[in-house]
Amino acid sequence: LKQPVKVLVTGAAGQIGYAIVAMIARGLMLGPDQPVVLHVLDIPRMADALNGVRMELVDAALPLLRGVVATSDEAEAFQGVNFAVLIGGWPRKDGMERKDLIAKNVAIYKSQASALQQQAAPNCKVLVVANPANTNALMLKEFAPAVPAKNITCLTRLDHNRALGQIAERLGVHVADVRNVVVWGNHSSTQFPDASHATARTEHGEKPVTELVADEKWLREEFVSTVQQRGAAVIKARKQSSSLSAASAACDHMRDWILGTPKGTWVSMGVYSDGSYGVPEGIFYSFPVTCEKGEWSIVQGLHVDDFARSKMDLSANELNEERSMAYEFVNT
Ligand code: NAX
Repeated sequence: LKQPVKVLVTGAAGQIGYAIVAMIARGLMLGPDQPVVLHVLDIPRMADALNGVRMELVDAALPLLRGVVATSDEAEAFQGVNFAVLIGGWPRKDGMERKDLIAKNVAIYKSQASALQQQAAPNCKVLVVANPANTNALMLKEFAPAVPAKNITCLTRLDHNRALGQIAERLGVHVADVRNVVVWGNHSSTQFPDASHATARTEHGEKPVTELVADEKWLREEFVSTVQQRGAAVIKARKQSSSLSAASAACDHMRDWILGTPKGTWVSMGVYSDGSYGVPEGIFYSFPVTCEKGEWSIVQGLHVDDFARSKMDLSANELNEERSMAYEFVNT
C-alpha cells in the first residue's frame, strides 16, 4: 500500500457528496492500493448532517480510509489536501436566473480559491463539479493565481458517459465497447456531444459509430438533445438531480487524470482553453483529452465540420457571457 493522500470533498452533506465519499474510500477514484484521509466540508448550517456522514464512514469500516476530517471551516478543509473535489455550491432553485446562480457561486469560489492557494498541498489537483462548473473553475483559477491552471478542471465526464450510454443503447452493444465520443464546451444545455469520431467494437471489429448508426439525423438531433437534456430528464423522473451517476463520473475523471487514460482512448474534461480548435482562450471548455503521468493534454487534429463548428462556437459564446457576468459580480 502507498502512503495515504488527503482528498477534500466539499458539499459533502449534499446528494452527490453522500454518494461519492464511499466510492473514494473504496478506491474507485485513486485505485485499490491508495489509502485516503477524507476531508469533508459543508456550510455551518449542515454541520449535523455532515457529522452524520462522518459517522457513517466510520460505520462502514473501510480498509482504505485512514481518517475523516469533517468541518465547516474552509481553511481547515483545504489544509494539506492533494486532491480536491468541489461539489459544494448554491443550488439552482425554481425560477432562479442563471445570473443569480452565477452571482452566488462566484462569491463561494472566490473564497475557496484563497483557501486552495494558501492551504492545499503543492500540486493539488482540483475537480469542480458545482454549477456553473466551467465558470466556477475559472473563478478558482483567477483567484488562486499561484495554482497552475493545468491543475484546475471541471466535470463534463458525466455528459461524456451519458453520450457513451446513448450510443451503446442504440447499437445494442456494451458501453465499454464504445469509445471516443467528445463533449465540447460548457456543462450546460449548449454542450455539444459529438459522436463523429467515436467507434464501437462489434463482432465485425471496431467500426465508426457514424457507420454503425447510419442515421445522420439521429446523430445530429436526437442524440445531441437527449444528452443535453438528460439531467433534466433525471430530475423529472427522480424528483432529484443526478447524483450516483455524477459521483461515478467524478471518480472516472480523477482516476483517468491521475492514473492515465487507456491507450487509444480519450475522455472529455473541462480545462482552461489554450486556443485549440479555435476555442477562445480565457474560458474553461470541455475538450477531448488523454492523460499520462498525472497530466492531461488536448487531443489534436480531429476534423471539425461546419455543423460541429457552429455548435462549438455557440457553447464558447455562452461561456464568454458567463465570464462577463462573473466578473461583474466579482467587481461589485
Ligand atoms: P446538494 O444541494 O444536494 O448539495 C450541495 C451541498 O453543497 C449542500 O450540502 C450545501 O450545503 C453545500 N454547500 C453550499 N455552499 C457551500 C460552501 N460554500 N462550501 C461548502 N459546501 C457548500 O446538490 P448536489 O445534487 O449534490 O449537487 C451539487 C452540485 O453539483 C450542484 O451545483 C449541481 O448543479 C452540480 N452538478 C454538476 C454536474 C456536472 O456534471 N458538472 C452534474 C450533477 C450536478 O447537477
